[in-house]
Amino acid sequence: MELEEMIDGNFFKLVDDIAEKFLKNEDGRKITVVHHNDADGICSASILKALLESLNADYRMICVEKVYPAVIKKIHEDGEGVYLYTDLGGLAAEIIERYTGENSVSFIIDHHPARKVESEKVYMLDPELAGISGVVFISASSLIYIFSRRINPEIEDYAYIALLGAVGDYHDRYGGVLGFDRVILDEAIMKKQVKIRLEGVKERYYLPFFDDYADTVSRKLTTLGAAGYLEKGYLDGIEVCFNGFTERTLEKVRRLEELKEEKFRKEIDRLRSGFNETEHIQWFSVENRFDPMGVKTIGEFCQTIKDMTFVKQDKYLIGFQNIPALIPDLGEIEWRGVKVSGRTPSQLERMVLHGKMPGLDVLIPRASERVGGHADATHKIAAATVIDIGKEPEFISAMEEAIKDETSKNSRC
Ligand SMILES: [Mn+2]
Repeated sequence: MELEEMIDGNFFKLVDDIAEKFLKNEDGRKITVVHHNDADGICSASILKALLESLNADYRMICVEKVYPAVIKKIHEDGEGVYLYTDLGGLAAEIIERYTGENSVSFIIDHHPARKVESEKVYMLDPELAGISGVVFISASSLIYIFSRRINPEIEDYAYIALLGAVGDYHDRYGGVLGFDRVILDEAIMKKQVKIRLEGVKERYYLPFFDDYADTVSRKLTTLGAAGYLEKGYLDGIEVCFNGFTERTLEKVRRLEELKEEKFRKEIDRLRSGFNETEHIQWFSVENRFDPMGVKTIGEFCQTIKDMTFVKQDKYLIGFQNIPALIPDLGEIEWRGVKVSGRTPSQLERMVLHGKMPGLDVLIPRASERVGGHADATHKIAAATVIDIGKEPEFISAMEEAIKDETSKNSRC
């Protein structure tokens, strides 16, 4: 059965529309792909690379961890043409529109929650804007796959790459991938790129090409792209998507895993002597100690420690990591920022999920706004933002205030 027959035809009209606009704008102009550095972002970039090469396009790729004004400005400063943001950018559309020059056009093909802009210079394709959850039903890689296949049907050879991205974003968390991801899985199975194996009630996806499972492969891709960010490990990730692992790339994954373990161990030792604390928050900064790992690491670290014995169960956990001044594909950025990661220890998490304490999806954007920051991925129990360096204490006070506002609101009703 055709993909189109199985799921919402309206969404495909949007895809067609964007594909058509892209082709019209491409037309021999320079293309800049801006992608994220985790497995999903790497897989999206890989599929786009295959597409752009099949079109003989003149293109370059820029891998970024976060989009914030200084980075977007720098991306567009370096030239003009067609810009394609993927696996990021949904919430930054307004800023992207601001920096997209007169002779340029930007496409945002993302699956994160998004704010739409009406503009002749910015075109968006985001399932969230069409009422389809990008957290559950479609990864950026699946979206890019559907988009790319409309332009060149031969992209079907890379259905397995789309699946790797979906699994990398944990879209198999309910026992198997769902929605659009599922339809692409079925295609990959038909093309003999993937086999389903059941472990208990959970599906795992075996990829003969890698002689390994999708979850294992995508974890390694994320290690290359995230832990190896400052040494351009994402380029190895793209290479791996098409050619599999080599002794060199496997060795790199092992080295990066060890590096991360060692850095985490040292930081845990440091934190055993205590956090900075307010009434409801425990917080710390790793400053530059996680270099050369990217700033995704602070989120992973908070997740790792949130239920350890030295962490208070009833306080929000906030970690800061300085954003490296150097973007490998772009050079020096003029702005000094810090990444903020928030998590909730399990006991607090239950209170949040039961509505007895405010969620990070409310607190982090509010505190972030107060200090002029740029919240991106926010969920009730895990959230991130980017703020100016030096504003950490101010951010914490703003967040503490937001907690008090919210809890007094609760007790009143
Ligand atoms: Mn993603």
